[in-house]
Amino acid sequence: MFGSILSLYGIDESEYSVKPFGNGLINHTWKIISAGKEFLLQKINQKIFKRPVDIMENCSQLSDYFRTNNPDYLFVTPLINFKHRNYVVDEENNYFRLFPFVKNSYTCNSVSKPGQAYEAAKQFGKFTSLLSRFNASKLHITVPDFHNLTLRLDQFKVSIQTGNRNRIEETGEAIDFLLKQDALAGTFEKIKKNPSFTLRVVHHDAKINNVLFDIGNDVGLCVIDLDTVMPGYYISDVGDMLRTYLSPVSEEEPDFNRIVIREEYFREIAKGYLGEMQLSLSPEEKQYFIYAGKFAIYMQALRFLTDYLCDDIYYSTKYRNQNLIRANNQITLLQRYLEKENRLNEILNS
Ligand code: GN1
Ligand code: MG
Repeated sequence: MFGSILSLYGIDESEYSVKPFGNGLINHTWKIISAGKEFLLQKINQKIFKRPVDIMENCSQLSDYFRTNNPDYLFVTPLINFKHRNYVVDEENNYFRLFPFVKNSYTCNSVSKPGQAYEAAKQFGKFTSLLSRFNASKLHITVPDFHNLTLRLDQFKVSIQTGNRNRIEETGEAIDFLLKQDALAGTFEKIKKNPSFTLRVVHHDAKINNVLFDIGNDVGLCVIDLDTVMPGYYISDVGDMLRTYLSPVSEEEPDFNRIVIREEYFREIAKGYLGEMQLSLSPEEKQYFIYAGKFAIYMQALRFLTDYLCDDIYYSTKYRNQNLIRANNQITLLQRYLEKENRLNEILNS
């Protein structure tokens, strides 16, 4: 079904294999094999990314920058096709791009060794650090207000008023808990007004499956999935790492007893990220390292519950209560995180 798209990349339209790949919640991805060569084909979700060309222009800008300034950095960028573009639009106005599949690399969906947390954090830190001289404001904003916690809280409040009545009644406890944490959005507002905080090139989806690892030695190679690379604060990436690497189970886990904060993983995230970013961050910014985790977990809980109350219009779901499970999972994670805060501070200061 992708023959005409692939032919624009010189791939024989009658001889290729295709299978779904990965488990992102937003874009569709397929692995393509043809004549012994491997590729990833991705269809951009235009419900979320309203201006796909902006994404593709961001990719080209970053790719040009790395080619000139850090030619040894592995930047996985979409291939250019016969139309001299890094994307293809089909008859139904769907946008596709094709990536080379990086040989001897793998991705993982959970963090089961402290070393993986270290390597991933190092890669996200390295990405932002290498781009510290790139003018972040040149990037298109691919999803406006993506990590605007205040707006996420406001959208949540709207969903409590206008959402599915049954679902609102059924989730009273979760709603109350999230409303009580609104000071976290107040802190975000202070950050936005703080001149010591710099808008940098930030990935905005620092989950472990957005890092490529080397099959041979498990070393981190680079970050991928760059659609949400935009100007932002470092707390977005550190926060998402804390959110997704500290607990042994993911946001999909329905058994909340399994959600725990693993201290040694915290240490590795801090070591990996700050090892790259130490000199770039102001002393004031560094004070918000622990806050970053609360920021990201809270925002994700708000987003999942908002989507549940709005009848699951954003995140793809496989079963009825999935967004509710995800939201309650993140609420539990936030509680566990808050309980550990003092200990995490000790680790950070050591
Ligand atoms: C989405 O597509 P995926 O799974 O990498 C989402 C992130 C959320 C994440 C939660 C564009 O990322 O912000 O943190 O789900 N991306 C978008 O799993 O909304
Ligand atoms: Mg991904």
